[in-house]
Amino acid sequence: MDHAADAHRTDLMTITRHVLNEQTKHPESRGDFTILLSHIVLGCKFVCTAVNKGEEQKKLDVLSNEVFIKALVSSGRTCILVSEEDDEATFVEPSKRGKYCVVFDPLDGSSNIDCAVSIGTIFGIYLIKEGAEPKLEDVLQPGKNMLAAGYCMYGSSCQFVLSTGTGVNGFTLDPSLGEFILTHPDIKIPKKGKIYSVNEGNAKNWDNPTAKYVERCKFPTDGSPAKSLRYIGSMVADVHRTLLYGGIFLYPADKKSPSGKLRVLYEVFPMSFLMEQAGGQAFTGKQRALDLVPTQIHERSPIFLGSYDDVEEIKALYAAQVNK
Ligand code: FDP
Repeated sequence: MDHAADAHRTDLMTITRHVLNEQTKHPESRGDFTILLSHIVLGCKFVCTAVNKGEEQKKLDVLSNEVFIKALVSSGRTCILVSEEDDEATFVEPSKRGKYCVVFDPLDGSSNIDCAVSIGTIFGIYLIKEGAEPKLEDVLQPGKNMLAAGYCMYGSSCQFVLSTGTGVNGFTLDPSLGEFILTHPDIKIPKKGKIYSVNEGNAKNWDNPTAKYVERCKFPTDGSPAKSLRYIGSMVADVHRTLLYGGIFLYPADKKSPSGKLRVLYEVFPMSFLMEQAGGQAFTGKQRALDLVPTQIHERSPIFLGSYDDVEEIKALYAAQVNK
């Protein structure tokens, strides 16, 4: 019997244990983040069960949002919540307030629900200034100011991927335990990948750098093999694959949507945060994605994210266009 492997299998690193371990590195910490995260995890477990039951799209969208808002407010650790489902930000009443702002998309990729394709929840967390009254500007901050970000993917297994700013870790829900167990410690994205991921149906409206980049993926000029195309059309699933296998995910601007489609606060920022923490890059076509300063909570931005070298290539094409 392989005792070493067995010891590993029986030493279960749950997500709570992992975050508590991290917490010991910050002696001033009072466990507020651990409590907040356990409420987010609870929301994800609920949504996972509902998705597995095959509830219809409209019901699931609304249900997921309600579950997350209630879980976050009842944690007593939040002050401002921004959800993809709500036009306005929610300001938590003073008696239930804490110091964290949570921006989230409760059920991203929801047009895929009815055909049982993987979908997910995406979230990012900001901290407000000690003792300050919460205001909308607290969430209109660049993504680099996020304290943590992550997503939960409801797929063939339920995966929770988290970064608290010291690398990226992946956990898999063990349904018999009802716990997320660390299965993908310290995820690093390959420096260069073999896959590109984009909705090519929009190609006729792309700008030059995007069109040129995708052309090069298919017809490389440097002797490297052509890349494979994989596009699920569900951001969490496309980004999850990119994180694990490497490559690039693009949702560029086009003539019809000059700001692209994806939302800055709860799609672009959390995924860019994770990519950078895993050793990759995220670029908007103009700048590092995490440097962007949003002016509205539902703002959109073009995004190119993934393996370091692949994003470097698209950056060079945009730089060449500017210098023309
Ligand atoms: P959906 O419309 O199904 O909710 O922003 C939402 C999103 O999905 C992302 O999850 C996904 O990456 C993107 O839109 C897909 O957009 P296209 O259908 O335009 O490719």
